Amino acid sequence: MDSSSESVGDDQGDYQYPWFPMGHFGINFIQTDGSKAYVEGELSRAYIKDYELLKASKRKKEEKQPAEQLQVDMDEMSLQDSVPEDNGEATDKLLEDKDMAYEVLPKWSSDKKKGKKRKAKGRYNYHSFEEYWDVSSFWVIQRTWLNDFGCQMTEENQKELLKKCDEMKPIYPIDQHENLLENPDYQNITKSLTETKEGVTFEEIYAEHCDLIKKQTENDYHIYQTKEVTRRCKDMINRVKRLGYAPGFEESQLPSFYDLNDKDIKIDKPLIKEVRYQIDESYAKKFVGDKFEESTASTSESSSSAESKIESTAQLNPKEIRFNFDPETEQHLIASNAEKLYANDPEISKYYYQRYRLFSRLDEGIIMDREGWFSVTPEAIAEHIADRVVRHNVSVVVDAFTGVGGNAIQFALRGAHVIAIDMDPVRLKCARENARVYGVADYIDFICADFFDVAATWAADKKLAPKVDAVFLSPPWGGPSYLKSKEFDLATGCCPNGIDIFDVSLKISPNIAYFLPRNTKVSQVLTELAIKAKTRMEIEQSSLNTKIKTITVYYGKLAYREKSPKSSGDN
Ligand code: MGP
Ligand code: SAH
Repeated sequence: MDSSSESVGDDQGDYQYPWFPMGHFGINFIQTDGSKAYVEGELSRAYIKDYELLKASKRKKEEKQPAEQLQVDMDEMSLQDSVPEDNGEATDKLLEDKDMAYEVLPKWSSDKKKGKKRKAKGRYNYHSFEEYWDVSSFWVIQRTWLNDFGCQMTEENQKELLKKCDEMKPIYPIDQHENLLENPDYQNITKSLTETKEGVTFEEIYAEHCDLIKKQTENDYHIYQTKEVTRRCKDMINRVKRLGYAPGFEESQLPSFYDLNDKDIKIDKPLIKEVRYQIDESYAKKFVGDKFEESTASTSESSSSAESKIESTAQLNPKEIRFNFDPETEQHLIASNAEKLYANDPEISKYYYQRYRLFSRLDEGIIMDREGWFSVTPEAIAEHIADRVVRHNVSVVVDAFTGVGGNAIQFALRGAHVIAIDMDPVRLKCARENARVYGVADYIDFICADFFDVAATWAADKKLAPKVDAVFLSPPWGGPSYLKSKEFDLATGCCPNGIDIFDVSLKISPNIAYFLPRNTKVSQVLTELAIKAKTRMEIEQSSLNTKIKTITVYYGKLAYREKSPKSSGDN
């Protein structure tokens, strides 16, 4: 049965993390031989959150909060409690009364610890006016009051109030409050009262002052928020553009091949390249160094090349390679001990301080080598991908580039049987040990070999080929420097060549999830890969907390299909 044409369950889109379709596309290809192909698909985004895991991973010094910050007792300061009763004195008299402007203020606690709080909200992190008002009301009311009526206070009280105001100034005032006393909207706002209203009391003036200042602040807060939201939207649009698509807006910015009106596009390249099982020399050199050249100079058999690679990659004598983890001699792999090991290696220590987001059970015996640290899929993203893949009758998943097991473990935790391939024996050993930590080692077959060789073996002898429902691809992207180039090219950036990987995978299953950098040339995915797959597809951005971290391209039945009676079959 052609698994790609199976019907899609109604639970699509009903994922653990919020997920949204962001745009639909259809592309007609005219191939060089004149034949036509049509590919349709979806652009989508998953909103994945792991704040807690990230917070738990931070450096100790960052964990320490400043000495317990005590709340200002707002009740103590509340105006109702503190505004003295109206005594009905005349304005003239009132303005002569030294210190009435001070006496009328709510009394704050003399306890030094109390009332000392300047809430440190992030600059753009106020979620509502009430939240901002909570942080800023004392300062903005009293500071403006002092400005307007300070002359009605004793020097000593002016100083005390000024000091208190400085203490209470919010760390992140809105723009309009940056220079509060230079903003005319906050000056002398009740002055007219004293001039026009007979018999007005300081209590009345103060109450009016509070009221007007609050209204002015509320108004300014909304202006500020609107500006901020606009800024953030622009920022988001720019990011989406950088990634190569901008669903829903500014279609002129879309790459020319992306055509919402289904116009035909021509691609000149030959469509199906010969599938290569051999890895070319440049790849081999990059991956295993010069040693490989000698050992493969006359090698044409893929299996022997794989052996040489494994040997050289691990830089070990084959006899020294043990697939069992030995905590005595391999302490350098223990992830919870990695702080010291990578203390002078900022590229990796960055990941140590995000460690629980990589594996929430990191302290329970997770092991990783250096490459494992920067290439493992963060747990929440792996969880989401597994949630997407392991459904719709997917029970056997090939993880072609297993690494230290971030994805394989999540597929198994979802109930899939996983065939976990990696050509690096140390990393595969890590994957197996890590799967034990998560209690799923028995649901995973570990194969230490070159994926190209495994695929070739399966293709050559169908009896050896397992029934595979889906293939997951997370190849090396050439190290953390993949972000240095503006656009990530699948052919030259992935190692081995990302187009070849896809070719080979299609021989195993049309249902593929391809985990790629966020700066991947989307044009390549929508042309070169799409025409090879000839199934519907979906490009999903994984937003982790607030940042687009990676993308996953789903093909075949893994891709979202709009629930429409019109929607065509896959092939
Ligand atoms: P990253 O380099 O940590 O980017 O990669 P980040 O955190 O956005 O960097 P920053 O400096 O902009 O903050 C993000 C994620 O991509 C990693 O956590 C890995 O899951 C994945 N990843 C990174 N690399 C280099 C690889 C790789 O070579 N192969 C695979 N499969 N995944 C990788
Ligand atoms: N998803 C993984 C990370 C994969 S990193 C995780 O979450 O841990 C990419 C892995 O591909 C590396 O471990 C590397 O050893 C492996 N690899 C590179 N070329 C390969 C090949 N030709 N066949 C199999 N594995 C390969």
